[in-house]
Amino acid sequence: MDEKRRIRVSKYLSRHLRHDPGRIGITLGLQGWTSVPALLDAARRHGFPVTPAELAEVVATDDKRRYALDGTGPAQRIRASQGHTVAVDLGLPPADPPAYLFHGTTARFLPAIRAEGLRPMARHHVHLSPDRATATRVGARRGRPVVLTVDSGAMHRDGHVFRLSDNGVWLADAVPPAYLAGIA
Ligand code: HQG
Repeated sequence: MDEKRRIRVSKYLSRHLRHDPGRIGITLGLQGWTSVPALLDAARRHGFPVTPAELAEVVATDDKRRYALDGTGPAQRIRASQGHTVAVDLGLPPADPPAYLFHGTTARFLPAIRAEGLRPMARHHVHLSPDRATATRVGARRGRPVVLTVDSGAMHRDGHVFRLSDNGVWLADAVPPAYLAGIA
């Protein structure tokens, strides 16, 4: 499969597994899982046929491991590991974060972030990266990247809950401005 096709299939999966399953008539079940045969059938009926081999390749080679498969054959299921805007409880247990986490954003959001901290915006959680390099890439999607340091150790001690997605993204409900450095 060439890179262009791989990206098209990945974006199609992201759209329907994170944001708009109803568009192709699928539903996300418990913790966001949905049937692979039902998904492929729905995609075909909506004019975007994907073979089982293509799906497996996209999941296995995705640069951010965005999707997870569970089981085999007709009972196989798939979900997006994070990034949903539709209501879904991923069932991730609380986890102890490292002392510092990082958030990549861009300068035009800084006044609002300074005033109200990080908010999930359209998603369910604020997404935090374990290293600066990853946060820089996240921020660069929107312009010149600015990386904020989150005092996740202090937040955790103060009772804020952190979760770790299957693909290594740290999730928090919000980050109050007091725990942010780098926005002076
Ligand atoms: C900003 C991608 C104003 C926030 C990435 C961000 C990530 C505020 C934007 C994942 C704000 C939300 C998530 C506030 C936060 N006022 N702006 N109070 N608080 N923001 O896309 O973290 O390719 O929902 O800084 O790699 O950029 O989709 O979040 O710029 O892992 O798999 O509001 O999405 O992964 O944008 O990205 P997003 P994000 P995928």
